[in-house]
Amino acid sequence: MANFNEDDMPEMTVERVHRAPVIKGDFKLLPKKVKNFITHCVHLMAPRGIYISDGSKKEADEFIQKLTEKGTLTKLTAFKENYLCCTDPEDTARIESKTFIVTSNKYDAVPHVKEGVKGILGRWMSHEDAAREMSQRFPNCMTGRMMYVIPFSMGPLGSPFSKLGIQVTDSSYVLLSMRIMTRVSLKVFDVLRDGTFVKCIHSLGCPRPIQGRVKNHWPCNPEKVIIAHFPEQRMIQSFGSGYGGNSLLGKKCFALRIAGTIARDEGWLAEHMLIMSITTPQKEEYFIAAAFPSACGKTNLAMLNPTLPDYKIHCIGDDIAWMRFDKLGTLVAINPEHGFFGVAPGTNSKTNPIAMRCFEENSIFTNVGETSDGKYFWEGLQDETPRDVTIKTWLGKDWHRGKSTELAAHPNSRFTSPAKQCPIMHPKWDDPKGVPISAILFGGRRPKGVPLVFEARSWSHGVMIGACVKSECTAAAEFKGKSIMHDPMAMRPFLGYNFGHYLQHWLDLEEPGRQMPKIFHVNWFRLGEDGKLLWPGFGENIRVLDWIIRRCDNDDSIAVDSPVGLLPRPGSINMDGLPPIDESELLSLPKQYWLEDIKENRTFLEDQVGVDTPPIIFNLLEEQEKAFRANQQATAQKLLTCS
Ligand code: OXD
Ligand code: MN
Repeated sequence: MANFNEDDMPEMTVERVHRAPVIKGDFKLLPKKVKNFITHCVHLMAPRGIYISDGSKKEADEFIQKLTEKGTLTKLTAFKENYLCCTDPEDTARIESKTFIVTSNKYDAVPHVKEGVKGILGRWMSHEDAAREMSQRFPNCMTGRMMYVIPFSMGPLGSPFSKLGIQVTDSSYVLLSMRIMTRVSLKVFDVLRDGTFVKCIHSLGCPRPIQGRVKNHWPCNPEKVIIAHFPEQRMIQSFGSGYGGNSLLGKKCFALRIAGTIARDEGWLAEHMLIMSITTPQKEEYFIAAAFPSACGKTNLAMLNPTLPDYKIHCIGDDIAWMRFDKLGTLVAINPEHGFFGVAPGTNSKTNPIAMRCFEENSIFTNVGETSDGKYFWEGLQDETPRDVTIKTWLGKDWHRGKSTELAAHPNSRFTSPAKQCPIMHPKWDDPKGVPISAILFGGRRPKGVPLVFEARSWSHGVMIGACVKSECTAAAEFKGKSIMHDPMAMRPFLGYNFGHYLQHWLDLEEPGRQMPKIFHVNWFRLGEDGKLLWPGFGENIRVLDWIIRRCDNDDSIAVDSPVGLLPRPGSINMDGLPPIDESELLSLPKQYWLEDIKENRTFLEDQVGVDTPPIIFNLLEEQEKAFRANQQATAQKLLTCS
């Protein structure tokens, strides 16, 4: 399966491929490579028919009606075209332990980890093992089901930045969600001609007649889940899960893992980053990209509601950025996606009023609770849900405010809504030319030790900072608890090739004549001695962005040197109108904490990336350590509270 070559397959010209009739679409008109791909999939998975999606509203309406009749979707009657979907409780998140990169050479996919250490930067599988695993899953896996063929573009159709994909799937929920998250259109076939496309093969792994019980009208096969990426073949094979990142293959699988390899080969970047613009009261506009691990508030930042007067924010994307240097040496970015697949819990009119407006219509809510007045409900919406409505949890149980101990919504429950519904979407969000990036931010949930913001001294220092990103783990994947995990460049779950090579690729992008964006690290989540957040976050983060853009204009009066990079000079972040903030604590660099942190980062890189780590990263860590040890008398030390 893994090595099939669609050019070798006989061209099919009939409206019936093998035993599967073409139910919708004109198979004859498809490019040869697509016909051969479909034919191969039909032979392998034996669906009862082939349905070529045109991405139209009419088509979506038909599926919504069918899924509503079946009980997979429930209309949220308080809205125009909003639907609730609850999955099998065993299929609620990305499964990193079952996500693999399949390459001929192991070290193309993953770094050389230290002997005895379990690698966490990607999982490799050989072609032989993959072929065996796939052969135990895919043959006849669509028996009795329709195979939907979804032609889609990541990025504006026809843009030189964009890449095309064809997903086959037996899930109509996936078809509906792909229509929101990507640009699904028959025009893809025209643009494609006989060019390349990423082959995306997805099956729920539940052929008919179904063995066993289907929970919540959500067929899936949790025991057999596998999500395999074949970067050399530009192919993805996903089996057993219908959920989000496991099944909407345009998102993490294509736009990050496969695109990562394409980007390396073609000299650009595919990153887990939001893209936004900030317009100052003087009407200057700055575009930034920011990488935070899953569920650390990328969507909230991308849709920030600024509390400083006369600042304007526009959103270009909330999860993925494709960036490349143009001929003039400017880093330009596009959002390859077409919708938001945002974490629902915690989203409300205070934390993200803009997101609340994105999903007023045409949206799908997955694994959230439901109110008796036809609305969605999740943790964080208590204050805006009338007390007299009754609430059902995502598992269909009654939920009582202040009494129920279980959660109303799954912690990884999501809203899926069209990007164009975002009221602050940038007029150029869909521009094939992309937007110019002035700054790149890294960040994570760091309850201790890490200042609100600091700036890298150089591009390579910024890469080192990105390589050391850590965060409290979240519900977006299968992890539990509150431990701090390494999530370098916020890409740990999304790496498509050896992380050491990935760091080298970043370093190699620095070339004479290019305007390298400044790199920053931010942390909204630092706690004080009393366990309370030191920084109010959300709309107040504009104050940090304001400092960042002033630094992009090279205002040296607002920065002081420190062992970690440049810190805000005390008083340089606009705190007007805020309740008292312990700025010195917020910006402090506890020496012992950092010495341990540097040691831990070094061990992490030695263990996990080993000889593949670009030596400069170790040198920069060493410099940082020396600076901490030596800086008892340094200026920064005098200016800042370093314990
Ligand atoms: C996501 C994630 O779904 O990062 O965006 O997990
Ligand atoms: Mn994400």
